[in-house]
Amino acid sequence: MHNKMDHAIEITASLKRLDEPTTKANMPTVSAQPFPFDLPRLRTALVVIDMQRDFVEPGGFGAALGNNVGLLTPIIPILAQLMAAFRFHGLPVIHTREGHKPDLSDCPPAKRNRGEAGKSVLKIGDQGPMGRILIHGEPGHQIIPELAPLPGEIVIDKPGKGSFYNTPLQDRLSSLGITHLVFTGVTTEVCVQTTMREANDRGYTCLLVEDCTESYFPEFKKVTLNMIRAQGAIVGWTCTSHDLITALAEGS
Ligand code: C5J
Repeated sequence: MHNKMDHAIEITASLKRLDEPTTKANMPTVSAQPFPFDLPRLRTALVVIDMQRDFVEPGGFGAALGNNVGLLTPIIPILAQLMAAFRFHGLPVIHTREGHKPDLSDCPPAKRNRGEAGKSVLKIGDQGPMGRILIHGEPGHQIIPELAPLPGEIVIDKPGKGSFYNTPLQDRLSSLGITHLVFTGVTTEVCVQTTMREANDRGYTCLLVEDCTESYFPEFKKVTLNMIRAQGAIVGWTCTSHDLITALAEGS
C-alpha cells in the first residue's frame, strides 16, 4: 500500500533526479519506428497494462468473452526481462489493473451488458473459477505472479479501458516529473491503445514495445502498431524490447 509519506519521498527523489543535466548517458536513442526515439531516462516510466489473471489465464474475463487466452502468454517472459531492465536502471515501473468495485457502482450497465451472443457465458461481477469476474480483490483481478509489482511500485486500478479515466495516474506521473511513457501489456488494441491515445492527448511522448504487447486477434495487433506510428508517429513510436534494452544499457 502506498501512503502519503511514501508519496512525499517519491516526489522529493524524483525532483532531485530532474536537476541532473541532460547528457548522452541520460538521453539514449532507441532504434524505433517511424524514426529513432530519444528517451530521457530521468523522465521516463514503463507502464505495464492489465497483465492480470482475468485476461491471461483460462476462466477469467478474456476467456469468458470467448477468446483464446493462450495467445497472450508468449509475451510474459519477454516483458519480465524488460521490467527487470527498467528496475536495474532505477526507472519507474507502473502497473495497471482493470476492475470494478464489488457493488459494481463503477461499472456502467453499458459495459457489463456486452459480449457475443452464444460465446459469452460470464459477465463482469459473475462468479467464475477465479472468483467474481473483473472485481477488485478477487484472484482473477490480480497481476500474474511472473510480473507481480515489487513493493513500492505504483499500481493503478482503473474502471475503464484507458488508464487515465477516473484514476490518479496523471497526478502520480506529474509528481515523478515523467514526460515519456513506454507501454506494454494487454490487449494491444483495447486497453493499451486507449491508454496511449489518452496519454498522447495529455502531452506525453509514447513508445509501444512490440513484443511486450499482445492481442487475442493477431491482425488487430498488427494494424494497431501501424495506426500508432503512422503519419510520423501520430500517437507514438514502436520498438522491440531488444532495441530498448540495448539503448538503456548504452546510456547507463
Ligand atoms: C479488454 C484490456 N480487452 N485490458 N481489456 O477488455 O485490454
